[in-house]
This record gives sequence, C-alpha cells and structure tokens, in this order.
Amino acid sequence: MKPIQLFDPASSTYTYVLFDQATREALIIDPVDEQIERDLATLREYGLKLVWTVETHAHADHITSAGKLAELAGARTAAPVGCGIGTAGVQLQHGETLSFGGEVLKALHTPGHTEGSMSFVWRNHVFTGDTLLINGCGRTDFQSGSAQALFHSITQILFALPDDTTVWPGHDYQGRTHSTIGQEKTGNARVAGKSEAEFVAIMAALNLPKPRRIDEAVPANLTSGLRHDLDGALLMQPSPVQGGYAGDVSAPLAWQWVQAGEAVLVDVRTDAEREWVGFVPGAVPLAWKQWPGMALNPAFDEQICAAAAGDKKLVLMCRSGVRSIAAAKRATELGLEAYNILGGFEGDPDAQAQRGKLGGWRHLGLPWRQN
Ligand SMILES: N[C@@H](CCC(=O)N[C@@H](CS)C(=O)NCC(=O)O)C(=O)O
Ligand SMILES: [Fe+2]
Repeated sequence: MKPIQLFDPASSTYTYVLFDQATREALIIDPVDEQIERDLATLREYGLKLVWTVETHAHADHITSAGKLAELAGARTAAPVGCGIGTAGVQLQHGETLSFGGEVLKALHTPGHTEGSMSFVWRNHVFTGDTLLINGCGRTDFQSGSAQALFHSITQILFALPDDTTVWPGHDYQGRTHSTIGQEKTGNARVAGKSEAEFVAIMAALNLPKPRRIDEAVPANLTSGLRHDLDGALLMQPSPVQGGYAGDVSAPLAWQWVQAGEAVLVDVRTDAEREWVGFVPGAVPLAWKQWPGMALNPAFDEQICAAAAGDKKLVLMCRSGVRSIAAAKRATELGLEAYNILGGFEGDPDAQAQRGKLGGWRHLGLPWRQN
C-alpha cells in the first residue's frame, strides 16, 4: 500500500494522505492551507473519514490547514511535543503512535531542521518532513536548528530503518517524489560517506536566503494555522464583553493558555453530560446548574476558588457556551479572572451561523475522550 502524495507548487511541499482500506479512516501529514479544497476533494473522492492531521514540524515556508481541517472534517490534531504548537490536541512524544482504523503511524523525534521535528513511520514507509530530503536535507539555520543534531537524526535514527523503506520527503524542489533509505545512505551528497564535521561544514556554508513567508508562517503554524487570517486573528484573542466577566475566548486560545500553564479549564457541565458526550482531559469538573440558588452556592464558590489556585485565569466550558457565562460571572464576583469558552464543547448552532465558524471544543481538533 502506498500513501497518496499531493504537491503544493508554491512552496514545493508534499502532503500525504494515508488510510485504512477496511474502515476508510485517514490521516493527513503536513496539509497546506491554500490546498484545503484539493485535500477535502481528495478525501471525498476516496471515500475517506479524516481522523488525524499530523505535522512534521512548525513550518517556516507555508501555513498548515490543520486547524481548519479539524473543524471542517472533524479530525483531531497532532504535532511533535517539541514544536510549541499549543493548539494541537495530541503532543507527540518519540515512539508514540497514532491509529487510524487498523493502521498505525509511529513518531520518531528527528531534531536538526528544527528542534522539535519528527519523522513518521507507517508500514515500510517513512515521512521525513524536512529532516531528510532526496539527495539533501532540511536547512539548520533557524528555529533552533542544529547540524550536529540533524546528522545524528539522519545517520542514527533514519538510517537505522530497513534499506528498502520508502522515503517520502516534506519537500522537493526538483520534482523528485520519493526515494529509499538504502539510496540515501549510499547516494545522499550531504551525508553519504561524510563525517559529522564534514556535514556541519557543508550546512554552515549553505547561506540560503530566508524563506519568504517565515515571519507570517511560523506564528500561524504555532496555532495550527488559525492565526493568519482575520477570523483566525480573532480566534486567538479574547473578545472583551460588557457583562461582568473577563471575556470570551475561542476553544483553541483557551487550550493554548492551559497548555502554557496560564489558565485552568473548568468544565461546568454535569457528570451525566460529560459521560454521555465526552471529557476533556485535565479539566476540573464543577457543574453549574441552571437554578436560582446556584449563584449563592458555597460549595461551588469554594471549589472554583480552589481551581484558580491563587492567580490563574479560569476558562469555563459548558455544552454550548451559555451556562459557562453564568458561571464566569459568579467567578468574577468572587474576584477571579474568568473567561467563557465560545461554543462550549459542542458548539452553539446560532453562534456558528453568525460567526461562520467556532464549532465548539470537540470539532476543533482539541483533545477529548469518550470516557
Ligand atoms: N525559497 C523557499 C525556501 C524554502 C526553504 O528554505 N525551505 C526549507 C524547508 S522549510 C529548507 O530546509 N530547504 C532546504 C534547501 O533549500 O536546501 C521559500 O522562500 O519558501
Ligand atoms: Fe521546514
């Protein structure tokens, strides 16, 4: 079985779609924002259900469509833990796997092009991102790149794979599509037969111009591509409100704050709702019930103050973003900095219609589980 290989001519980026033949569950590696219509059409054409979007690294030359694909196709987002992509629902560790149907993709930490870069193994294929290119390799002069680390990643990690493993690179600037580990071991001009010192000298002498879109692309990619357009910019800022609490935040921004240790997520749905629909890992469960006495409920007050642990922001989530406003107002009365998560866990159909997006926590690729 082979991956579907797709090409973005503007950035010479390869995107890969892998799928399980029996269940039609699919995974996409390094999707490009401008190609989202092509990618959705590809999924439709093959009859696939996208379950994962995966990044090899935070790209410097194009913007990912991961956040949009999560919303439009219902996929979950995964990215290497060392890349700082705070909005990705799964922060991949070395050796970790992702399943799609009966198929498994395994993450290998291959730093060098960037500190967090990963390659991914599926059957006898390896998706090398910009770690190993055909007869080349990614540059190492930005994003905590390191020629020493790259040499180690290529020669010790990737070259340890069987020689007949097919290499699918993140880019090719000369129209080549794939190679093998064996071919790169013997023929890659930068590494074959080279010492680490020779490799480091080659990389130091490259003097490549800065990628054209780096200043725009890297920040956008740190939020799964959600920051670069007007809507995305709005998604990644709290919107102030008049009504007695700190503001409204999108689920991706709330999640980024939680990942950064700045905020605590409080799930104000009931236990029964959580069990029925789904949990967010690490959220503090503290139900806000819609009855008049709730605003003077000492147990709620005590627990929400404890959740804030002194000075953390609180981000409050309910099913569709209504009860969480009442709860945020009460927390504000108690002197806490409390925000409402727009759309809640499920998404508010009216709000979605008005804003055109904001599908709620579980449609945005953020982490949740069934029980
Ligand atoms: N001209 C391209 C440069 C792209 C570039 O620098 N690509 C990186 C990967 S993000 C790389 O490692 N290129 C290796 C090379 O050009 O040899 C642009 O402006 O986007
Ligand atoms: Fe790159």
